[in-house]
Amino acid sequence: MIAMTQIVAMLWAVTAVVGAAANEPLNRRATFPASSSETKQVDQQLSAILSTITENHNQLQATIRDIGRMVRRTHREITDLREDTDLILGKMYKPSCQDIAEGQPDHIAGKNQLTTEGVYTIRPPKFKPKKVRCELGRGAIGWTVILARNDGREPFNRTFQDYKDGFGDPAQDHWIGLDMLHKLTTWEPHQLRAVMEDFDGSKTWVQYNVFRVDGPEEDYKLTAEEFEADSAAGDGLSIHNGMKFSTYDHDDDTNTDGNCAKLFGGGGGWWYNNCYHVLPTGKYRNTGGSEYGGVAWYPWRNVKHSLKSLTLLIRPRY
Ligand SMILES: [Ca+2]
Repeated sequence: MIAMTQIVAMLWAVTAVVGAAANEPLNRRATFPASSSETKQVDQQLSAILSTITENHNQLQATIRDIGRMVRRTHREITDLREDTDLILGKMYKPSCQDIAEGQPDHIAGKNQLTTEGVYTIRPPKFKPKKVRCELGRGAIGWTVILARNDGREPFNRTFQDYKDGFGDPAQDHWIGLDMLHKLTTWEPHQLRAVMEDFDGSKTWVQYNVFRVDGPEEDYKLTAEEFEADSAAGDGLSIHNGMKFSTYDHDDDTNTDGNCAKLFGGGGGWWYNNCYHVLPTGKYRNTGGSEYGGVAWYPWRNVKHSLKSLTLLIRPRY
């Protein structure tokens, strides 16, 4: 704000100086020289005007430089202010859906069977705030939805960068992003649950009590262990345990002949092995079908059978 006031003051000064220089020659031109002494006088006056103009020009250039410097400084100040605001707002955000669940009133946090679902902004430590979908349930349990598939509107055949950053609307089909997953699951030990539905209306779920995603230096390697014995469906994720994350433009799978995302995956990024048993990021199909590359969870359904919906959720492990 101070810089802006200074800029306005300088512009006024420049206008005044230029205005003075412009008025002077007009007044002098009113008389015509009659003698050599008068010519000499006019010469002197002209050279005085020229010198004034040159001086004004130099002043103007100096002022433009000053304004440029102030604009750059103001830009820096705004950037700093924005970072400070993010920092202050960040302190207001809870670091996870679990923390949001614990802060909920009793009718949500423990005395009701119902689970409420909503989009909240969370901010894990040393990470930027991000909108995520939380499922807040009985007993102050807060799950963070990391992937949702319900229809084909959001394309999942995306680049490695997209999978790093996350994509889609958290209220609709989306992927939370590998960087966020890494932050959440390395800050606190997490577990993973997959909830799915087939086109015939049957539903099931499976759970892994250890779920971690390593950082970019490890190509976001997956750890999915301790399959929950009470799970309603079978373990299909274990062949993906220890795999790095691959996309159609980033081949880190164990298939030496090609890229799984291109060969069978329908373009979706995943922790491909050679190639997959489960594929939550597969191509969305409106019927079960019998083609590779769909939204699959083997052994609940055939690996070529595409599911109607699939949600992956995580929460801190206790
Ligand atoms: Ca390969």
